Amino acid sequence: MRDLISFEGIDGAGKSTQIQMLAAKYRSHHQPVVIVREPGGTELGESIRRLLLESKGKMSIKAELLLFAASRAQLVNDVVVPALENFEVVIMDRFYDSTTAYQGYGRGVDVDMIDRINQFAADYWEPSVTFLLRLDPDEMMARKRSKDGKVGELDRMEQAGIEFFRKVSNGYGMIAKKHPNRFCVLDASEPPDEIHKKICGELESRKNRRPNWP
Ligand code: Z5A
Repeated sequence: MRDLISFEGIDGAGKSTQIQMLAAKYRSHHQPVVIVREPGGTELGESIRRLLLESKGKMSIKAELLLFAASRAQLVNDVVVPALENFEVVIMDRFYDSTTAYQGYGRGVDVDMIDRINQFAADYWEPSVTFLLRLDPDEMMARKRSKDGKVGELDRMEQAGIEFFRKVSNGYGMIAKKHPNRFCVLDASEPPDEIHKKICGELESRKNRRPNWP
């Protein structure tokens, strides 16, 4: 079986937690699974990730957007498409909806133009389902706080501030409304096991509905 599943949401929403649980479930049924993260997932992509998250120098919004797209183009070419062609399940920890949410709704870049860049970078592949884990940005900050109540060191994107994350979160809501068939919106404040059950139920109900992939 091949499938392309993406997880989206603001930082700390629980994407990695759910992805690990889902991958374990597939593997327990002997289904090969590939997990990839954006930005990253290839040698070039991981170098771009360091630039995007760790760079201390100035970065223009256009440069930021195109670096995310460049990482994605390499990942789709080197990992995603070969895995799908090999009938594996690919689970993506973020895909192009992140660019629409963060650089589009968050930073204010024209969303229609981002759509075109996204399609080009992703070679027109789209997930069969996108799980959006919705978390209140204030709750996100609470999850980031360490046990002593302080937020640890923030990367370049995380330094954008709570107002930015509110815009990103609202943006995700708008993207999900625009693509109601692809998106499954979940409450990220529920316990991880409950969320996992809902994800499995959703995948079961969609198993005969795959996009018309090449
Ligand atoms: N970005 C962008 O701007 N444009 C793009 O096109 C792309 C990305 C692709 C990548 O960050 C950054 O790049 C990100 C978006 C931007 N930036 N910001 N800001 P990343 O890859 O380093 O990290 P992330 O994806 O944003 O988040 P994360 O830290 O990996 O979080 P997560 O995977 O969603 O959550 P988690 O690690 O599973 O859980 C976080 C904590 O919450 C952890 O302690 C868990 O134990 C806990 N948790 C998990 N689930 C629950 C529930 N259900 N209840 C309570 N606590 C929970």
